[in-house]
Amino acid sequence: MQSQVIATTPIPGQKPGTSGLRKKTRVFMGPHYLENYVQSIFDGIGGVAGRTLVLGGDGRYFNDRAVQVILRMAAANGAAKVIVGQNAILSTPAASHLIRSRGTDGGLILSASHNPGGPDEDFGLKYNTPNGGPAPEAVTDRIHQATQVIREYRILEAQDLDLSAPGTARLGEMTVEVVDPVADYAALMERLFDFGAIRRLFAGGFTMIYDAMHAVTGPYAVEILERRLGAAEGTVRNGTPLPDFGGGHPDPNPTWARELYDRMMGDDAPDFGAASDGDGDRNMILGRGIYVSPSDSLALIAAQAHRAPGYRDGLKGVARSMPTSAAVDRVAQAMGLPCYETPTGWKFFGNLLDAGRVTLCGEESFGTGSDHVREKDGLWAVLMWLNILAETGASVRELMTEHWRRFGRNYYSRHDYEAVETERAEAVMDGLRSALPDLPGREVEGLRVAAADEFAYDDPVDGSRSERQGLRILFEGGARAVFRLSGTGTEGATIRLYLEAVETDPARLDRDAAEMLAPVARAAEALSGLRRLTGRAGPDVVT
Ligand code: VG1
Ligand code: CO
Repeated sequence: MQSQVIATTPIPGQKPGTSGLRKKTRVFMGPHYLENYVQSIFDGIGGVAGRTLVLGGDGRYFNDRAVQVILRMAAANGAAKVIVGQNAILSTPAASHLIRSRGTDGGLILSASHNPGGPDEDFGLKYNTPNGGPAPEAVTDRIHQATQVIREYRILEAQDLDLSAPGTARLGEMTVEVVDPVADYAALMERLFDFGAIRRLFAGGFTMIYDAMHAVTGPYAVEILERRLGAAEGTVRNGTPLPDFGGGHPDPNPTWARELYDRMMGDDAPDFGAASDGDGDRNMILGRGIYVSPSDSLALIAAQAHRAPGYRDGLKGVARSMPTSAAVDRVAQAMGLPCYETPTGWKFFGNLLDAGRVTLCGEESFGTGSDHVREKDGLWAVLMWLNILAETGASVRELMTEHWRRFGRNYYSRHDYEAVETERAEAVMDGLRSALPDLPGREVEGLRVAAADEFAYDDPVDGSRSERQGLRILFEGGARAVFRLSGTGTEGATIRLYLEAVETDPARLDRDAAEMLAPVARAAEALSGLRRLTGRAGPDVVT
C-alpha cells in the first residue's frame, strides 16, 4: 500500500468552536476540506506516529465516508492503532469512555451533535485528548494555527475497510480494531447504577418513553433500558439511527422533541419520559405532566446522587457553565460542596474533573454528566433519574416539588434568535458591552441592576484565562439576563438570551416559567434592544 503526500493550501475558517469544527456537510465534503482539518489535528497535537486513537461518530450523513478517510490518514501518518466503533458508530460519551478505559492518546469524534444531518445539513469533527474530554483551548488554538499553514497531508492509497463486524484488521502498518460500540459503555453504566433496583421498578409497572430521535443512542437505549433493565419493548422510540435523523432535528428539548413533550403533558402520559440528541451527550427529562429544566435536573441530581451506588460517598464538588441557573449553587451551599462557574462548553470542566475538584457537571443546554467520562452523557442522566426514582419511590413531580420547597426555585428559560445576520448580532453584543459600565443602579421594568459585566474565567487548575464568555446583567434579588453568541452554528449568528429569576416564597413555586420571567425578559429587551436591532419579533426557539 502506497502512502501519498498530497499538496494542499490552507482553507480559511477551520476554527474549532464550542465543541469542535462544525460546518455544512457539503463544505466538509469539498476538495481537501476534511483532509486539511484532520492533518491539522495531527500536526496540532504533535503528530500521531506510534500512537493509538479512538474513532467514531453519530452516524450522520458522510460519517461512514469520513471515517474511511481518517483511517487512511492515520495509517499514513504512522499511527500504531485506531479503535473504531462498529459501522463507524460511537456515541460521544461512549467514545470518551473508550479513550479513557483503553489508555489511548485521544480520539476523533464525528458529529454536529443536535444539528440536523444530511447533504444539506451539518457535519462536525472534534479531537478529544487522552483524558477523554474535548480538547481545551490551548490545543484547539494549535490545531487552528496548523490549518493556517498547512502545505500537505498524508494519506494511504487503499480500499475501504469493512467495519461491519467486531475484529482486528490491518491498514498498511496500522492495526484497526473494530469494537461493539455499546458493550463497554453498558458495562460502565451497570457499575454506576443499581440495575437491580431499576429492574424492580419496571417490573412493578413503572412506564417510560425514551425518544432516541433516530440518532445514535437507539442501540444503547434498547440494550440498556429494554434488555438489561426490563423496560417494556417499545419503550425506546425512534431507535434506529438514520443518516438524516429521519429528517428531524435531533435536539431533545420541548421544541424539537414535541411529540414526546405533548405525550408527557397528556392524560395517558407514562411515569417518565426522556430523550437524547444526535451524538448522545444531551438529555431531556420529563415526568407525568412536568418538564424538568436542565438546570433543575442538575440541581436535583446534586442533591440526590448519593442514592446511586457509584456516588454513594457523596460528591467532591459541582460545576456549571455560567449561563446555567444557580439552582445547583443553592444545593452546593446547603451541602457544603465546592461549586464552580465555567464558560459554556464541556471542555472547561475537564481540568476540574481531572483534578478531583468536582464529581458532577452540567449545562442549561440539556447537558449533564460526571467524572465517569469527560463528556456530558445523555443516557447516564436518564439512568441517574431512574435510580433516584427507584430508590425514593417518588414521582418526578413529587421530587421536584420537594426540591423547590427545600432549596427555592430558579425559574429559567433560554431564548434563541437563530441565523441572525452576523453584523446585526455583533451590533447587539457590542452595544450592550459598551453600555455595561453604566448599568448598575439603573431601574428597568421594576428591576434594579445590581451588577453587569462580561464573563471571563480563570481556570483554577492550569491558570489559563478565557475572556469574552458572555454578557451578564445581574438584578437585585438574584434575577439575571445573560447574552452570548453561539459557537456551534453553521449559518449566520445565533444570539442566546438566558433568563433567570429566583423564588423562595412557598406559595409561588409552582408557577408558569414564562410568566415568572416576563419582567426579566422585558428588562433584557429594554437594555439590549435585541429585537429592535435584529428586526425579530421574538425568539426562534424557547427552552
Ligand atoms: C451549545 C450549548 C453548549 C454546549 C454546546 C455543545 O453551544 O449552548 O452549552 O456545550 O452546544 O453541545 P453554543 O456555543 O452553541 O451555545 V453539543 O450536544 O452540540 O456537543
Ligand atoms: Co450533543
